[in-house]
Amino acid sequence: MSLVEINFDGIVGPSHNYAGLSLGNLASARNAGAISHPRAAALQGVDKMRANLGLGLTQGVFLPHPRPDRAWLEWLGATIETVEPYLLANALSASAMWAANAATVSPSPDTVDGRCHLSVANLISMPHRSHEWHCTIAQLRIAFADERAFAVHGPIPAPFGDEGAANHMRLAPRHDAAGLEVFVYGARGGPFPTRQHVEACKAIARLHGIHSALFVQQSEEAIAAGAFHNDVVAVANENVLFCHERAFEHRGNFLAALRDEFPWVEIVEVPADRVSLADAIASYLFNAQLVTLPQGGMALILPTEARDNACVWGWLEEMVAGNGPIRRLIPVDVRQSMANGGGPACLRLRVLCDPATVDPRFLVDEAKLDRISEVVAARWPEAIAADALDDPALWDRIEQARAALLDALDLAELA
Ligand code: SUG
Repeated sequence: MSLVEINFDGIVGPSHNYAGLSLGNLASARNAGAISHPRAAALQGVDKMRANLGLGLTQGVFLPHPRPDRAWLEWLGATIETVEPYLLANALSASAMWAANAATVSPSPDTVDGRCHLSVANLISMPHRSHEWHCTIAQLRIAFADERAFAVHGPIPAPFGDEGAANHMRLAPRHDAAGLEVFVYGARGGPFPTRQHVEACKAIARLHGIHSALFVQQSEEAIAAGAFHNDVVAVANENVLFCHERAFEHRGNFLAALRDEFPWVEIVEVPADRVSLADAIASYLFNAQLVTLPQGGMALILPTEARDNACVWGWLEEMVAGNGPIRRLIPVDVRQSMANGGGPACLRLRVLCDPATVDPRFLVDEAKLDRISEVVAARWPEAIAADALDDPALWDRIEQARAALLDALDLAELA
């Protein structure tokens, strides 16, 4: 069985809008009330996937969730027609696009039973994300139904917040070797909530039966500066940890533990006197897909915002010119998602597995991406004004757009 890293991207849903729902996410707050462009957003996501296929990477997708989430409103004793605007916005969010928050994944080399374990994230810290897990787990149970290869777990119970792979880094000498799983949790976040709780991290490590795990506190300073998830200030791939100097509360202890116990780990740390936390968070240079290219060497697939920041780009160019493991910088335009605090890495969930064990309806090639683009171009709203979320014609349009995509991908069972 050959293990391959598959990036499953969340297709940006037709209800993509800027409602300013995420406290502690500076982009979400800054763009609250702006006009969104769902069609352009979804096409930017498809272009990113196309570019990754072009690099020789294996690509999958997750589907947008039913929005407005009428079942959730019903559970709250409300109806879409009468609910308060605040709850309506929460029921309409397209936030499931950020697949890095869908689940935590422990691939088979790391687990006691030799299966790949996935725990759906409960996302309970933010109301608009707290109702994602129902549709996420439905998709995980179809995509990863082969129980010889996968175990899909339900959400960690409240009150322990879990935001999935965005706070989880896997380090391994090679993808297919046994790895170290680093769980990053928040304990204090200055004025902002901590969304990943240590109790959830430990529960997942137990449930997945992980051989080797570390639990590391995210720095209060980073959360307070707007790094609401660890993947805003750090990313790992195979033996490389790429992180900001201020990412971890007890930096010295963590890096010393890596150097002493896992000497194969290569740490690429960006000093705060070269790139401030504020610049790192504004440019999202760490919210990059750090990938191993099929021809060897690693590339950083990062948002164009990182290229637009002279200080950040200067440091990155120096890094790739040096002798380090990261050899290429590949900027991608995901501006519609970025404006809600979601960069290239937020949009994808990595699953290391044998592609033959995955339901092929969730895997994409060029032709399938063409099909997705056609549906998006024909059906996705061109623009949504934040004060127009109460328009019943918009709800219909969003629901029909999603139904057309499910049909096109032969996944009507998710309706
Ligand atoms: O959870 N934004 C998302 C962004 C998630 C980014 N994911 C990772 N870092 N992996 C969030 O804060 C904004 C929605 C709004 O304001 O309308 C939002 O949910």
